[in-house]
Amino acid sequence: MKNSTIKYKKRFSDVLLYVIISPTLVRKNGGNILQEVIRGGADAVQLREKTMPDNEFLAIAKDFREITGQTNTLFIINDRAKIAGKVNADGLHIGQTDMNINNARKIIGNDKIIGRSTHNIFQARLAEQEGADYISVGPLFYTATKSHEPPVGLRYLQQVRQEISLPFVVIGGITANNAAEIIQAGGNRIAICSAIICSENITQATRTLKDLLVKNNPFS
Ligand code: 3NM
Repeated sequence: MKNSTIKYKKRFSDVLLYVIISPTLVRKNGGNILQEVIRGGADAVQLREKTMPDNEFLAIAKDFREITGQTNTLFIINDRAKIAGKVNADGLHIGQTDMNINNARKIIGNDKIIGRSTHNIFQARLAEQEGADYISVGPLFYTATKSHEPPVGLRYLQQVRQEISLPFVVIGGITANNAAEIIQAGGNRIAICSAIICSENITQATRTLKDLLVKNNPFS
C-alpha cells in the first residue's frame, strides 16, 4: 500500500463523530455550519445535497475543502464523484443506487476513502467484497432525513459487528438521547445529520455527541 493510501485509511479509523451537512435542509450558509461542527469536535464531515445543481454544489464543496484543509477535518462528498475528484475531497460516500465502487475509484483515485450505504447484511458483504473502505449501517431508527428507508434497528448492527471487518458508522435517527444506548451496543462511530445541523446551537450539539463518543471510546 502506498503511503498516501495508508494516510487516508488511517485517518478514517480515527473518526468517532461524522457529521452530514445539507445546507438546504436548514437554509443556512454551509460554511458557517461547517465551522460550527468543526468547533464542536466533528472528526469527519460529509457534504450531501441530493437535488442541488452541480455548479452550486461545486462552489460549496470548494469552500468545504478549504475550511477542512485548515483544520485537518476529513472531508467526504456524497454521491458526486466528479466533484469529489475536482476539489480533492478525502473521500466519496455512495448509496446503493449510486455508482459502483470500481468506477468511483477511477474518478477519485485509489488512495481516497470510499464509503457505501448499507441497509442489510447482504449489502454489507458486497461492499466489503467490492473494496469499500467503510460502510454506513442504517437507518437504525426512523429519520425524516431519509424517510423512504425503513429502520433496521440494532439487530443489523450486531450482524455487522459479527461478520464484517470494515470500519462502519451507524446512522439514522441518532440523537444525544439515544447515542449512549447505541455506543453500548457497539456503534463506536456515529454519523449524524439533523440532530446536529437542525439544533439551535450547532457547536454545543456537536460537542455533546463527541463527548459521549470519547467517554465510551473502546479504541482509546
Ligand atoms: N443515510 P439523521 S440514514 C443520509 O441509513 C442517511 O443510509 C442513511 O440523518 C442510511 O441523522 C440517513 O438526520 C439520514 O437521521 C441521517
